[in-house]
Parts: sequence; structure tokens; C-alpha cells
Amino acid sequence: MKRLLLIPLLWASAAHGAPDTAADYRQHCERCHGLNRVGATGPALLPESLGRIKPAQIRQVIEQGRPASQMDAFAALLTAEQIDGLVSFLQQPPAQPATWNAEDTRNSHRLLADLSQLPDTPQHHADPLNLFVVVESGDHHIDILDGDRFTVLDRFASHFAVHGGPKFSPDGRFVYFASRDGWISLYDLHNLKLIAEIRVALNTRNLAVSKDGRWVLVGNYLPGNLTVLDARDLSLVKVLATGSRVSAVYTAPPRNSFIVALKDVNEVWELSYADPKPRFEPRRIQARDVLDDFSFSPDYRQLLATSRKAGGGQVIDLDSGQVVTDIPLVGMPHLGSGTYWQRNGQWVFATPNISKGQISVLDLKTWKLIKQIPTLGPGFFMRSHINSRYVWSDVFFGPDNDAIHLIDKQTLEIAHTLRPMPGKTAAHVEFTRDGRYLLLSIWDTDGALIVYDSQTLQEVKRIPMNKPSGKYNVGNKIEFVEGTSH
Ligand code: DHE
Repeated sequence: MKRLLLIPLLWASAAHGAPDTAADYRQHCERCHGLNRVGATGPALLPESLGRIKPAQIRQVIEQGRPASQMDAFAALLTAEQIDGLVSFLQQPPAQPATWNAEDTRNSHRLLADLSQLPDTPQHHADPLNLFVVVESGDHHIDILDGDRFTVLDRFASHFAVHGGPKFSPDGRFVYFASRDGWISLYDLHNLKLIAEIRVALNTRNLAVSKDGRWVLVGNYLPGNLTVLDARDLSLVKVLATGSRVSAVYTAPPRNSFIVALKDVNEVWELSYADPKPRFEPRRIQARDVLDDFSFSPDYRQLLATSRKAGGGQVIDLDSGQVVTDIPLVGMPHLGSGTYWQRNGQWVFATPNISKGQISVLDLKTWKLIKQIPTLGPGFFMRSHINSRYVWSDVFFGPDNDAIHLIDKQTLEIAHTLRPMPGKTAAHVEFTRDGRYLLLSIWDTDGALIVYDSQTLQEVKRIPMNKPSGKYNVGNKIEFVEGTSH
């Protein structure tokens, strides 16, 4: 029916010469992608949302649609010229700047289940602290996995492009997701049910949950601000203007505070939630450079942040508020994905590098570089567990992206290089709570989660999945254990 109606319109458009792209957007795209491209049932189509997608990919999606989604193929409905017009139109900011305010946020809030009517004990037979939450990025779904039997307990559609680590309530019952489109979702792992959702921005970075489980803080790019939500139902508590895009937010449990990295000003913010009624007023710490990416020291006293000006990293002491030292690191270290462990009684920290095939290992006391480990290519994620002899580090970019290096935590040598599915990207690892097994993603449309025995390195199970990206073990996350992301 839709096609028949469109034929005369297509003819009319062609007959009048150059396409009217804004009209094409209104006619074909607006119903799903929203007025002014801010998103509706489909994702937002703003430059901030599409920045990571190449024009050829945008064209392919318009022409061929997206399988297993509501995105139709338009190759038969639009001329090549009209599609070209749309591809460049979508990469430009809208004529009227897209906006999102507190009222929009409040209006988007939806309660999807009545928590007071749900049992407060697990309604499944799996160990609630050994569940895994898996993001299947290929078709925007979330899987909940039993971490003992490696079976899927639930699978549900997420908002478009869930990114960053989902975060958990301190008891491990609730998990919070952020999508790049600004949607925050709350899911009950005891009842395997979505509880609430709210849209806080047009483009979001990530979220953090306070140690006491009362607050969710979300860091946003568009508009550049912070949103505080009530963790019980995601209702809006406060919006804080930052005057900058927010690179990332994290909770610092021993400090009873959130730490915020800003992308456009040289500042780190600390927001205390120690008070029973926190005001979320920022303590501003002057940094030497803007912060794209950072990791904490094991005691959460210092943070190690990427600094292009320092040619690598800057170490900031959160107590004194001073920059302690610069760390010269070549290429683009991905400090947020780094990990630490004990070696000869000392804490060491290792970071992958997203522009060079190397891993840098630093002494966390002196901040001196201990070793540069050459790898088969730039990497994205590193992971370990206190019971694992190795750190698993992927080779995300380049011809060897199907390889994963196992680095011996004591000798700092690459002990093994695995190629789990030759030709397909192998990336991102998470261990079971006891560290006996680990799950690795084969980041491909015909991908899989591969379960390995962490001692024998034998494959135990392969679960087919559509581009599985990150996976998160409840116990490891709520205990903030060594080796995993925080
Ligand atoms: Fe991520 C985590 C930033 C691109 C997959 N990524 C994070 C976090 C930050 C970040 C700040 C920490 C969030 C947290 O833990 O709450 N990511 C960035 C970027 O700045 C970058 C380079 C560019 C961008 O456009 O955002 C970027 N990230 C990507 C990707 O292209 C990846 C590979 C695919 C995707 O989903 O977009 C990707 N990022 C991830 C994953 C995590 C993540 C899987 C969670 C890691 C973890 O183990 O906790």
C-alpha cells in the first residue's frame, strides 16, 4: 500500500528536477526518526548520532534497510539523487537546532512494570551474582545469561546503540543501561523484566550508579549536561549544566562521590552523594588538559587520564586536586579500558592503544613505564581476574583483528595468541565471578560468545549471537573486583 501511494510522488519529485531533501525527509523518514531528526520509534539522525557511521554505510542503510528492524529499504522508492541528498542532509545539523530540556525528559518517563507487585527474590534458578548481561549490538538486544550453565535466561530489545558498561544496583538486582540516543532503562534481574525508561538527552555518553544505589548520574554530549535520576524508578531529580560535553561519569565508591570528565574544558568534577539529601554541587578540579578517557587507581585516590597535551596521560590526585605528573605514552592510549594487577608486590597498570600495536605497562606508584609490549595491532579492551594468570587483550583494528593476546601478568610477555574464529573480530572478555571461565565476543553479524576455561584455555561452549559487544558479570561488577571495568 505504502509503495503504491509513493509512485506518483516519486514521479512528481523527479519531474521537478533537483530533489527537495527536507521534503523527502518529512515524507519518508520523519514518522520513525522524529520531527527535526531527534528520534522517535527509530534512532535520532543528527550529526552527533551519525558521526561514527561512514556516508557509504548511511547510503546502504537507506537503500537496503536494516534486517530484523523496522527500517525499510528505499532503493525502489527514491532516486539515487534523492538518496544522495538524504545522505548529506543527515550529516548536517538541522536548520532549527535540536533541543532537549527537563520537560522533554519528564515527558519521556515511562513506568513499564509495578515494582511493588513483583517478588523481591530471584524468579529463576541461576546464581543471581553470577549472571551476565550481554549487549548484542548487531540487532540492539540484551541477553541475560546464566553464568554457570551458559544458557540465555532472557533476551529483549534495547534502545538503539546501548554503549558503555551497564551499571548495577549494589545488591545486583537492578541493571541500568544507557543508549547513545539518550535513553536510560532500568531492568529487574530477579524478575527478568524492564521496569522503567526515560530519555535524558539527544546524545548520551554513559551512566554511573551511586554506591548506596540511590542515584543514577548520566553524562551527555547533546545537550552537554549531567542528569541525576532516582535509581528506584528513573524519575528526574536534577539537570546540571556543565558548559561542556561530558566525556564520562563514574562512581568512586570509597569517596561516596561521582567523578565526571569534561570534554571541552580542562576540569574534572566531583559530585558527592555522601549527604542523605545530596545537592550535587560540583567540586571543580583543574586539569592540565581536557579528559577524553580515564581510569582510577585501585584506591580511587588518583585518576589516570588521557592528555593529548602531555603526549599521553596526566595523573590527577583527587584529594589534593592537583595534577601529580604527566605520563609520556605514544599513540592513543585507551586508558579507560586499562586494567591493574599486583606484580612482585606492586600494583601495575596496563593500557591498550587504539592507534598503535602496543600495550604500555606502568608502575602505579612511580608512574614509570615498565614495559611496552608490541602486539599484532591496536587494541580496544583488556580484561583479567584475580584468579587468572593472564590479561586478555584484543587486537581490535587491522588485519589481525581476529587475534587475542594472553599476556602473562608476571613476565609481561605474550604467552599465547588465540584466533577463536579466523577472519572475525575477537574482542572484549569478561570472567565468571570465580574467574574459572571467561566469555569472549566474536564481534560479527554471524558472531558468537565463546566460553573458555581460563586455566586450560579450552573452548567450553559457543553461543551464536549477532555482534555481541560488551558483557558484564553481576558479581564482578558490584564488588568492583580487580581486572574488570568499573
Ligand atoms: Fe566505547 C565503554 C567511550 C567507541 C564499545 N566507551 C566506554 C566508556 C567510554 C567510552 C567513556 C566507559 C563507559 C562506562 O563504563 O560506563 N567509546 C568511547 C569513545 O569515546 C569512542 C572511542 C568513540 C565514540 O564514538 O564514543 C568509543 N565504544 C566505541 C565503539 O566504537 C565500540 C567498540 C562499539 C560501540 O558499542 O559503540 C565501543 N565502549 C564500548 C564497550 C564499552 C565501552 C563495549 C564497555 C566496556 C566495559 O567493559 O565496561
